[in-house]
Amino acid sequence: MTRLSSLLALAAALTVAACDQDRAPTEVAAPTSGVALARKPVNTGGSAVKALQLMNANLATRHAKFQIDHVEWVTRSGQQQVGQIVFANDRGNKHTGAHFVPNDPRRGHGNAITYLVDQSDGATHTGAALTNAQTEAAIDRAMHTWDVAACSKFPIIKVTDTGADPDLIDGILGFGEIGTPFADITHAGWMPAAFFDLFAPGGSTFIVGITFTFIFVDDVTGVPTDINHDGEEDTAFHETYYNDAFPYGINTDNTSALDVETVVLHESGHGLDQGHFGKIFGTVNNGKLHFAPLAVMNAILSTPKHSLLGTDNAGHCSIWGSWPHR
Ligand SMILES: [Ca+2]
Ligand SMILES: [Ca+2]
Ligand SMILES: [Ca+2]
Ligand SMILES: [Zn+2]
Repeated sequence: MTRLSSLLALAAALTVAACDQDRAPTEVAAPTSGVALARKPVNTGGSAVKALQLMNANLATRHAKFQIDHVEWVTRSGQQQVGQIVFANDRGNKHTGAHFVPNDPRRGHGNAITYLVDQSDGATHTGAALTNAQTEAAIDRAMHTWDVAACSKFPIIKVTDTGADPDLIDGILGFGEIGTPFADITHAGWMPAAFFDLFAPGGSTFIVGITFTFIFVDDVTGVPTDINHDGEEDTAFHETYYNDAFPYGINTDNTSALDVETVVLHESGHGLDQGHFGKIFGTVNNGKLHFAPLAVMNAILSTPKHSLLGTDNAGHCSIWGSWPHR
């Protein structure tokens, strides 16, 4: 395709994606059996729905008190793909959203929100490699930005990585061990390309970061809970993974090398229960994508962003405004 025609194709795809955002996938049958084997990559056929259902079947077999509700990913600019949200279950298009519950005894962190950086997977390996110390510092800066945001009247506290395996999706999908989450938000590390190909055909070529939202379920019925009766499913925790197939840098312009802090700031928005925001469209005469409004939570990464923009703050306040104060 020429640049112009590919741009138009992208614009068309974006229109469809916007319309489809709340439409639950129906083409994949409900999970029937099977436990994904650890340490051997599962076969999802490049379907995020299949991946989510495989993982939830595994969790159910293990009598976990949580399931994956949905996954969100963000894409790199210029890859002709827009970030998506994919739900694990078709609930008749009635997705109510998910939010942490203050003082939820199942979380055990009171009204604080905690995060952990998995230091064992924090180094990058494509282009000029980054150390865990470099990426962890960028993660800490991004978390601080959310911590001091308007309406962040609750503490966002870092939990130290003790070395115990803090993440489980990698293990269920066969890329590591099935660990235990210790924080509300786990920055689970940089994963190889094959991990991202499990969620979309060629996913590793355009997915930069991916965040999974787990919700608590009744351990007998498996039905999602809403213990605080706010009409939203109760978030259990989030796991975020970053694509090691791309080159990263610190304070880059986000073109050849992706700026870690920009990517993390976006993914941490999902960690704080926020979704994607904004329309994305191409302009034919200059061949560039435009975002309206421009936001950290746009579904495609564009310019570097180390601070929140208007709709990011508004979305954050709509989610956290009624949370108990510090
Ligand atoms: Ca793990
Ligand atoms: Ca990890
Ligand atoms: Ca709730
Ligand atoms: Zn996203």
